[in-house]
Amino acid sequence: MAIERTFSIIKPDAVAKNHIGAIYNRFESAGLKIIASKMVHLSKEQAEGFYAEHSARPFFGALVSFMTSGPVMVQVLEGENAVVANREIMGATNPAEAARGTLRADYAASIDENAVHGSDAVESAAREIAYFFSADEVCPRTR
Ligand code: RTP
Ligand code: MG
Repeated sequence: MAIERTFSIIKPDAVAKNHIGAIYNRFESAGLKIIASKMVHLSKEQAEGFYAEHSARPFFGALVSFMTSGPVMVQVLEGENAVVANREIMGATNPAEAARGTLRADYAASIDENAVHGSDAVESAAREIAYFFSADEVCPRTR
C-alpha cells in the first residue's frame, strides 16, 4: 500500500463543541500522522472556492454559510492509503447513514453540519492541500 497525503477539515460545528482533540486522537490512533495543521476562519470567498465543484447544487449557499460560521481546523494527514483511510474514519456524508464508531456518527448532527471534511481522491487531496498550505508549512516526519 502507498503512503499518501490527504486533506482534512474539522468543521465549525465540531470546533464549537470542543471536539478537536478527540478527532485528532482518532486520526493518530488509526496511524495517520498530522504533518500540517492550523486554525482558520474561512472567508466567503475561501469557502466558495474550496467547494467550487458544488456551486450549482441547491445546498451550496447553506454549505458556504455553515463553513464560514466559525473557525475550522485544517490539517494534512499522511499514512498508508490515507485518502480512503480518512474517509473510513469519517463515515458517510449523512450522519444518519454513518457506521457506528465513525466521526460523523459520533460528532455530526446532520448532513448539513457533519463535523469533518476529507478529500475524496489523491488528486483532490493535492489540490486542497495547496489551497490552504504553502510547501514550507507541511512538515513530513523524519523520525
Ligand atoms: P465533504 O466534501 O465535506 O468531505 O463531504 P462529502 O465528500 O462526504 O460530501 P460532498 O458530496 O462532497 O458534499 C459536500 C458537503 O455538502 C453537504 N451536502 N449536503 N443536502 C444534501 O444533499 C447535501 N449533500 C452534500 C454536506 O455537508 C457535505 O459534507
Ligand atoms: Mg466532498
